[in-house]
Amino acid sequence: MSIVIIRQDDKIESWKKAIQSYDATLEVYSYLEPHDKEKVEVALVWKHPRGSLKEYPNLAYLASMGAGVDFIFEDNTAPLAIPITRVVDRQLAIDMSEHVLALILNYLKGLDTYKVNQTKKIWKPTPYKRIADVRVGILGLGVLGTQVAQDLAKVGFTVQGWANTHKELQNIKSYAGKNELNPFLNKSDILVCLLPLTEATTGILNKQLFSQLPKNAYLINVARGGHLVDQDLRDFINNQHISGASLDVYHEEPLPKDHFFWNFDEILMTPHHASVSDTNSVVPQIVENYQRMQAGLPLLNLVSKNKGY
Ligand code: NDP
Ligand code: OXD
Repeated sequence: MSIVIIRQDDKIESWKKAIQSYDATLEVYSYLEPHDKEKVEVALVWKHPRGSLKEYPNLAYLASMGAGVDFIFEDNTAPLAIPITRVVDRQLAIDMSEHVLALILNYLKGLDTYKVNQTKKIWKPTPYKRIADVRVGILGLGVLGTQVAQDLAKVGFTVQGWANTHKELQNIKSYAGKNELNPFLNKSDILVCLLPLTEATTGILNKQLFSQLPKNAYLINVARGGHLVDQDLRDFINNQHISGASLDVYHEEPLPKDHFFWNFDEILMTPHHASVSDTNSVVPQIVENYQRMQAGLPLLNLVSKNKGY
């Protein structure tokens, strides 16, 4: 009985070490090293190579090493009949919240513009915005969206959120479903996308949606590149309906060098690093689920196949 880690970045060895030092009895392999594939019961995956899961005939469940699972559903060779779990982690939510707060304050106070001015030796005070005057809308009030919404409300923003279902959250106005999307957008000076990427949300950040935002609205996309129609964002920044955007995620990652985002002054880019699964906080839940599976207990943090998140 063993676990395989399948991901294409340079983090496999550190995850393997972290799991084994947490529980030395576990047999954990990188998919790149020799191992008996018939013995593998669990695959821990993050953007695995398409088709790689077909090599494991006895998987009991699949675990995403992140909060998102879109890359699993996009692989039509993945064994979707077995349970799929994902990361639900307080540290991941806090990291996301800190990242979004930093982006919003940077925008309100124009800090990155001053940095550009500094490189050109330009002394140019520009008007700043105040927290108390700004309404933030969060698309997606799940684990991450709720943390971000609550933290922003605590520091004084007017906050509202949109989800599939209504939420009861103190100081956060809740909107749900297609019928309530436009009234929500109409009041969002800053729009933060924290939706999962599914069939229903692909391309949701498009010109119809942008046209419902107040003039000069600001966009923050920290969910997935597939939510955004890149050209629509360019058009809405160029026609000055949207004042700018912070993007952490892209259709293709790393973003190709010839993409127009690189040279777009109004777009602040970060390299899909808003919040990253931390071995210290995530390994215990991976091991707990493995033990639950062995004991025949229900797994934690299961993904709904119907909903796709
Ligand atoms: P959750 O599954 O906990 O929350 C998803 C939220 O989106 C829920 O509130 C859900 O509504 C809502 N939602 C889903 N589909 C729709 C829809 N069609 N219409 C309206 N609302 C919808 O996800 P997390 O908060 O854990 O994570 C969100 C995403 O953040 C991840 O899927 C991932 O893509 C991204 N992410 C990005 C990271 C980064 O570093 N940039 C790091 C981690 C995650 P309801 O509550 O009613 O079900
Ligand atoms: C995630 C991510 O989904 O890092 O966890 O994007």
